[in-house]
This record gives sequence, C-alpha cells and structure tokens, in this order.
Amino acid sequence: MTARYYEERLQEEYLEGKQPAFDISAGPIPGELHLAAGHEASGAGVCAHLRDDDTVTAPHRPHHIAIAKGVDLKAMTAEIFGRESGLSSGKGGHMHLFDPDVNFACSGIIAEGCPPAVGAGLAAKKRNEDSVAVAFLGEGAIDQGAFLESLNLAAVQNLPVVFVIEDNDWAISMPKERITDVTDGSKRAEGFELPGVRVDHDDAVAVYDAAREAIGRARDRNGPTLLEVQVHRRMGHFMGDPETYRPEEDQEAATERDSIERLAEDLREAGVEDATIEELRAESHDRVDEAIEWAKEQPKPEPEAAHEDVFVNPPSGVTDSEPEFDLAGGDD
Ligand SMILES: Cc1ncc(C[n+]2csc(CCOP(=O)(O)OP(=O)(O)O)c2C)c(N)n1
Ligand SMILES: [Mg+2]
Repeated sequence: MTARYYEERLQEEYLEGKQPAFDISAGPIPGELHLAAGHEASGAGVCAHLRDDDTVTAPHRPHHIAIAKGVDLKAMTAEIFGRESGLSSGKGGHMHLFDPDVNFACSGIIAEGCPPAVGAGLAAKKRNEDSVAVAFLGEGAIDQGAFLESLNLAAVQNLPVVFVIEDNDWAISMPKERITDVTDGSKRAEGFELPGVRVDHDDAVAVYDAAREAIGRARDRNGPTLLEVQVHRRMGHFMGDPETYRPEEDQEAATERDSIERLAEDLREAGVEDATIEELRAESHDRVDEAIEWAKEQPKPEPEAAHEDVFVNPPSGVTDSEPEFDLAGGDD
C-alpha cells in the first residue's frame, strides 16, 4: 500500500509544471522517473524475509523495492526531489538511491545490480556471515552479460544470492516476445544447474512463499536461486511515456489485475476487518504524504557542491584539500 500510494503521489508531483508541452527538466522532480505501480507484490514478498545486513540491488524502477527493504523514506524522497538532505545529497536522483544503513543500492544500467549482489554474497561467504544478497532485474535484462556472468559466478562459488526477475511483459516499448525466445525467465537457471522458480501471478503471498524457500536456501549456504515473478506495469515505462505502442487491452488488463486489492479481498475472506485494512491504508498514506511534504521543504544543493563526492580524488584544483595520494603514481 505504501509503495502504490508513493508512486501515485510522485506521479502527481512529477507532472506539476511539465505540461502542456512535456518538459523533462521542469517541476519539482527533474529528470526521468520510472514508476513501479503494479510491481508491489514482488518487492514486498521478497524483502519481507530480509534483514538490514542483507544486501539488495535494484534496477531503474526501484521505489517499491527500496521501501520494502526499509530505506529511509524521507531521505529517499528528498533524493528524488533533488534536495540536499537526500540519500546522495540530491545529486543522484531516483535511479541512484544508496542507503548503507540497510545495504540498498540501485542503478539505471540494466542488469548492473547483479555483479554487486554477487560481490556482497562473496563477502558474506568470506566473512563467514549468514547474510544474503538479492539482485532484482527486469525481464528485459535477462540476456545481458552482466546477469548471465553473475549467475555463473554465484553458482560456481555457491554464493548466498537470489536473483529476482520482475516480468512486466515490457522493456520500454518492446514486448517480451520480441526480446527473447525464453517465455519463462526462471529457465535461465537450468543452464547453470541452479534452482529456478516462476511465480506466474503477482500474488504477494505466493511470492513470499517462493522467496522464503530461495532466501532460506541462500542463508543456509545451499547456494543461489533464480526467481521470476509476474508483475504488471500499470503506468508508462517512464513518466511522460504516451504508450502509443501498447494495446489498450494490455493496459486495461494490468489495471484490473490489482494485487493489492486482491490481497485485501483475501484478507477480508480470512476474517480481517475492513476497519483494519483501512487503518493500514490510512497509515501508509500518512507516511507517504509526510515524507513528500518534508522533502519539498528541504533546501536544494548549492551549485558549488556539484563537484563534491564525484571522484574519490577530485582532479587537482577542484577542491582546496590535499590529494590523499600522488595522482601521478608513485614507487608502488
Ligand atoms: C545496459 C543498458 N542498456 C539499455 C538501457 C536502456 N534501458 C533502460 S530501461 C530498458 C528496458 C528495461 O526493461 P526491463 O528490464 O524489462 O525493466 P522494466 O522497465 O520493464 O521494469 C532499457 C533497454 C540501459 N539502461 N542499460
Ligand atoms: Mg520489463
């Protein structure tokens, strides 16, 4: 509920000032914005099994995963709004959310969350810790070298990593069948002799069950798993996408298959009172509204700060500080 309402509120905020002629740099949220409404069952079902010291990497559509992993909502929102108190001092934007407190990172380059997740898994193994790493990616990324090489390394080193493919049927304007001949992405696991599981409907409880098995296996040092989850893209690829390539029925079907309302219905049938569900909804909405209002009041970074935190050792002259080591190289 938090993730869905977050995306709906960001959509409203994002469009402010960008119309009638779409101007990507105008308004309170400058730049691109990829919203994940329809993906919630995946982030929530998987991350419910994770601890703060587990690592999660997400792709360019990261908010529902970040929220489920426990990323600080206010600092994340400030980052999306380009504010100084954001996770990356307002200079990363919505595709570059990094929260070391809960080991969360995301990247705009598809499949590029996979190698760092393998790195986190390798670190856990070498340190003899029982933390795990989860890499999320879209079905449009399953032919990327970074993903396939990561599967191989995780398999051969028996690392505690779970790969989660979020299959929303689209990669920008490309339907899945035009990208790959593999209809079930979890079958990629077979080439590496790994367990592969597909949850073919976006039911949070079904995802939760499949993820419990996969994450438990990783934590018990029984190696990696590949999980694919069917989700739905309720909005455009990015905000401002006119979706002229998308059949209307496909868009309508995504709207009808609402995993949140279905789960609410299941809860009602299991005896949960309407009032309890509405209370949860109200709480999640308040939390989101509060984070957005807070973020909008935060100052923007000073223009001079543009060069800070860009390089480990900034080119000489960019700051007043002495370089930590000789940039020209040394005896070693
Ligand atoms: C390596 C790389 N190639 C191309 C792109 C441009 N690009 C951004 S999103 C995207 C499609 C991603 O589709 P999918 O992985 O299914 O994720 P979805 O957007 O559906 O969530 C592409 C090709 C990119 N970001 N990185
Ligand atoms: Mg996709």
